[in-house]
Formats: sequence, structure tokens, C-alpha cells
Amino acid sequence: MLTQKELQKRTMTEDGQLMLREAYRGQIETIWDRFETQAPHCGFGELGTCCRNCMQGPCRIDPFGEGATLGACGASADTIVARNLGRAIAAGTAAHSGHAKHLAHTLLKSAEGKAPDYPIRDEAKLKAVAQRLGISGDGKSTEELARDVAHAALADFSEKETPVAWAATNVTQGRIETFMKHGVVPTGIDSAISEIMHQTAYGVDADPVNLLLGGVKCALADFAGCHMGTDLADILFGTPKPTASTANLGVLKSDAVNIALHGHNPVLSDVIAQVANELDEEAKNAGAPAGINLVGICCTGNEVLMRHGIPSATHSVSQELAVLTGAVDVMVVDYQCIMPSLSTLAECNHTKLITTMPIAKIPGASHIEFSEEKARDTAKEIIRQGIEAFKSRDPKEVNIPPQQSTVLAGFSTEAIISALSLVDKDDPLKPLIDNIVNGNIQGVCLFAGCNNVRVTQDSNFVTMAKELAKENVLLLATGCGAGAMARHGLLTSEATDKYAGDGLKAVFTAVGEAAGLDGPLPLVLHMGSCVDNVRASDVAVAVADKLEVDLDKLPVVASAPEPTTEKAIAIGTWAVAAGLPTHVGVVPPVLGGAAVANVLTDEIKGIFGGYFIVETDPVSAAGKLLEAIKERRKGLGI
Ligand code: SF4
Ligand code: MSK
Repeated sequence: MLTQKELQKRTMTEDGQLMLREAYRGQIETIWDRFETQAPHCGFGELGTCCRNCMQGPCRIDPFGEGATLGACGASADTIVARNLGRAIAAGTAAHSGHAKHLAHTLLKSAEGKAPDYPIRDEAKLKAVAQRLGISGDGKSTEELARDVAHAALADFSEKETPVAWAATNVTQGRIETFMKHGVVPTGIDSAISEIMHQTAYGVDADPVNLLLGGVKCALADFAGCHMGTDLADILFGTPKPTASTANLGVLKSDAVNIALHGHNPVLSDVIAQVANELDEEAKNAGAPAGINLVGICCTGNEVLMRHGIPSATHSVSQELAVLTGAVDVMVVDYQCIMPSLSTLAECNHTKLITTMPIAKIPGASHIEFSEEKARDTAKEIIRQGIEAFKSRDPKEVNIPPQQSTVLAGFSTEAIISALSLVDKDDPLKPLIDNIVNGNIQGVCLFAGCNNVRVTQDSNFVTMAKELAKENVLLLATGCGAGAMARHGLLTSEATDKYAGDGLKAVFTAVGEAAGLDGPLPLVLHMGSCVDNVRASDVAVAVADKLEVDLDKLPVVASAPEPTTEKAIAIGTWAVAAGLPTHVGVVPPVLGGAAVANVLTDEIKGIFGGYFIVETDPVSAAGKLLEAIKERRKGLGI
């Protein structure tokens, strides 16, 4: 039997511990068990000094200098580490921008009348994005403007003579000048990915610093892809507004057909959310008195939470545990962060795992190919499969943990500005800036990124949030980080009352009351999915422009306390390029290249102002971020 201590080492969520105990009883393997069977991990891989870039390898560099100091071709440890990092950024960029490209095609089909299930839901956002891109709306219908924005989006993927529009129009002028000076302005998203793959190929670039700058250029293409993903999702599905909901595995219902929406892109899940009510009667007739119950997992979950208030069951490392409850009838997935192990677990239960995207199939899962042209039909077909699966659910096998947290999510940039405008309608940013200047708010920290099996789930997020909140740091969160905050009750007014320092509490109470909440704003503002990190950068850019300083002067920091994916590496890199001190709570595979590690944590500060802070202890990490905030405040003379 797993001891309580062993369970607590795996996850700090009580619902998770409960399910892990069940898994152990049923001898069902989860990610934590498989992780243990991987031990000991390859030291070369952990240090980043294993190269497989050609068939003469793999070559490995001995970090202690006792074995090989160069690869067969002569590549040094720093060259290998920098090349590996560049390729990870390329993969992350491909994922985020693939998501954005998908939405651009959807928007184009919508504009051309080929996708009637995708009307333009936010015309104001469409106009704002068009204006930002310099696309005139004069005399154009909504569809014509949407078509022009979709064309501009698709044009951003290929090599052009001008910078990627979604990067250049969403940063400060100071950043543009810095990026140009260092030759890191991407002129096409796909071409930036292709270029770093070329740069890191056998026998091309061996200069570690040049390779890192190539990685930054690709990461700025990632920023563009993320921003495009957020903008186009808002145009098609609506810009999120504060929405109350719930989180944890307790959101599953024993008397409903439970359908879990998992992955990243709202293109299918939003339509499922739109049509679910229409099939409630069918679910009731099948014996589920509570009808259809949609729940979210990972960033698809964040998207539908922000726009439809759909409860969030879990995220990331604990996704298998949702299936283990025996209550999920269908888990429908799009792409990214979906563990292949889900199909084995689904087979052990009555759960139907359904893949929907041509590039993301899983052996053992059913595949229902998605297309925008028949989105509502596909959505209904998936829900009906859930109703069928429900009929074979064995109530004796259902074990839903009781835990449920309340959540207030949906803090898009627009929602934050609109809340602030209730305090000062002529100058909404003024209350935020005034309170940063007077010290009520010391600075801002964006929590992003995943859970990682190497870290006790959520522990770094929760510890750091509490540490920084008591020091009056305003906290934002996205992705699985926002999920961690949700699971532990930190997206509530009560958490602000309990954990915020006096200054932060006073500001959040004033804004919360002006917004008609019963209390202060939640301790952590949930800004959305991984691509929605750009919502936080938009707020920072607006503040920087108003103060007439560049981003690298602001008391704004970022943290990925439990990062996992290549996407997290890409985001972390653009956050550093944007000028932010950026913490990572898991040691990335770069330590084998001493010079590279030094550039990333120190020398890069002289280039972009931002830098990486690698710290696995959450209390120390919070302390280091606070130091960085204080240094910035000093620089501003406040
Ligand atoms: Fe070895 Fe060089 Fe080939 Fe890498 S590129 S596997 S270091 S020979
Ligand atoms: S889902 S990228 S585990 S945040 Fe965006 Fe979570 Fe990380 Fe995937």
C-alpha cells in the first residue's frame, strides 16, 4: 500500500491522493509509477549533452571531463546544449502556431460562408485586431473584415520581407528596436521554425550564442502564434469575461453523462459546449437524470471554463485520474498534452476515448475526424457516444472524490481593463499604475506552465503564490498553473482575504466592490490557456507604453514553477526576450553547457533585460522573484 507520505509526495491535491490510492488498489499504473520505472534517468539527457542530430551519434559529452569532451564531429557541450534547446523551442512554436493556424483557417471558412457553425461572436475584437494590424474596416462587412484578418494571419506564417505582424504589433517600440538590433525579428512563423531547424542541423551553426539568438527568434514567432491563437479564438468564440465555476474531480457527477474536453484548441470543444444542452433530454432518457455534464481538462478546459463556465476537472499530470473515477463516459481530445496512456486506462473502464484531429491519433482510441463544415454534427455525435457509453457504466465502479473548489475565471485583458474602468472610467490603467507606484502593489507575477511529475503536483504553484501574495504581488495565471490555483481555492475572494498583503487586499477590495463582487477580486486572476499568456503581456505593454518605459524596466516577473513541455520552453524564452526575470522550478536540460547556462541566467540580461532564474525550492524562488521586483522598482525610482 502506498503510504500517506508517498501519496503526498506525488500530489498535494486530496482528490488526486484519493484516486492514486484507488489506482494502487486496482494495480493500475499511472504516470508516477511509470516515472519511477524510468529511474535512474540518463545523466547526459538531463544535462542536455546528448546529441542525436546525425547518424554518427548519439554522441555524449562527459560533464566531468573524464570521457569525451567533443562529439564525433567536434561539437562541444555548449553547442550541443544550445542546439537541443533551439529544437525544443521550434517544437513548442510549431504547437502553439499550429493551433493558431487552425483557427485562422476556421476564421477564413467562417468569412467565406463555409463554416456556418462559426459565426463571428466578437465583432469588437475583430475590429480591434484589424485596426492593430492596420487593416481598414471602411465599408467592409463583418465577413469581409474577418476574411482580411484571416488572410493576414495566414500570411504571417510564410517568409516575408516585413516582420511577423502578430509579433511586431503587440510589443513596445523599445522591444522592436532591441529585437532588430540583435537580429531576432521573425519574418514568418513557419520560416522561423524552419530556420532554427536548419541552424541546428548537422554541420551548420556551432556558435552557442548565435544558436541561442536563433532560439530567441523562433521564440518570438511562438509569441506571435500564441497571440494569434488568443485573438482568433476571441473573435470566433467571444472574449472571456469573469465567470464563476468549480474545479477538482468532484465536478464529475454520478447522475450525469460526463464528457471530458481535453487538449488545447477550442475549435471543437466550444461547439460541444454550445450544443450540449440540446441533448440533455436524450441523456435523461438514457437514465442520467442530471443530463449532460461537460468538464474540462488542460487548456481546452481553460478555454471552455473562461467562455462557458464549464468546470475544470483536472490538468496535466493528473489527467489519468479523471478516467480512474469510472465516471467519465467520453473523453474527447484535440491535440497537445494528451497522454497516450489514457487509452489503456479507458479500456480498463467503460470510458470512450475519442481523438478528433488528423495529426493526433492514439492507438486504442476511437477516431472521429473533425471538420469545421460539420462541427455541430460531430459535436452531437461525440455527445451521443457519451450517452451510449453511460449505459454501460457500472455504478459500483464509480468513485468520484468529493472535493470541489469554487473558481472565478475569465480575466482577459479586456475584462481587467473593464474592471479597472469602474474605478476610473477615463483612465482605466491609472488605478493600477498609481497602486504600483504607491507600493500597494509591489509588482506583478505571471504564473504559467504545466505540472511536472518530478514535482509534487501543485506544491510549487501554491507555495509561491502564497509567498508572493503576502508581499503584495499581483498574481496572474494561465494554463495548468491556473488549474493548480483553481484546485486549491486561490481563484476566490476568500483567498485574497486570507493570503494577500494589506496593500493588495485594499486594491482588490476596491476593484471587486466596484465590479459588484461580494468581496475582493480573487487572489489569482485566471487569464486562460497557455496561448493566453499573451493576455498578460498585453497588460504589461499597455502599462509600459503609458509610463513611457520599456518592458524590461517594469516590476513584472514570470514563473513556470512546474514546467514540462517544449511549449513552456518557448514561452519562457519569449518572456525573457520581452525583458522579464523568468523563473523555472524544474532544472532544464542545459546545465551540461556551462557557457550556455551562464548566458541564460546572467549574460542575456545585458541583451534583453530579462533572464532565467532556475530554482527548485519554491520559497527561495519566490524570494528571488521578489528581489527582482524590488530591483526594478528601484530602477524606476519608486
Ligand atoms: Fe555526434 Fe556531431 Fe552527429 Fe551530434 S551532430 S550526433 S555531436 S557527430
Ligand atoms: S496544457 S503545455 S501541460 S500548461 Fe496547456 Fe498544461 Fe503545460 Fe500542457
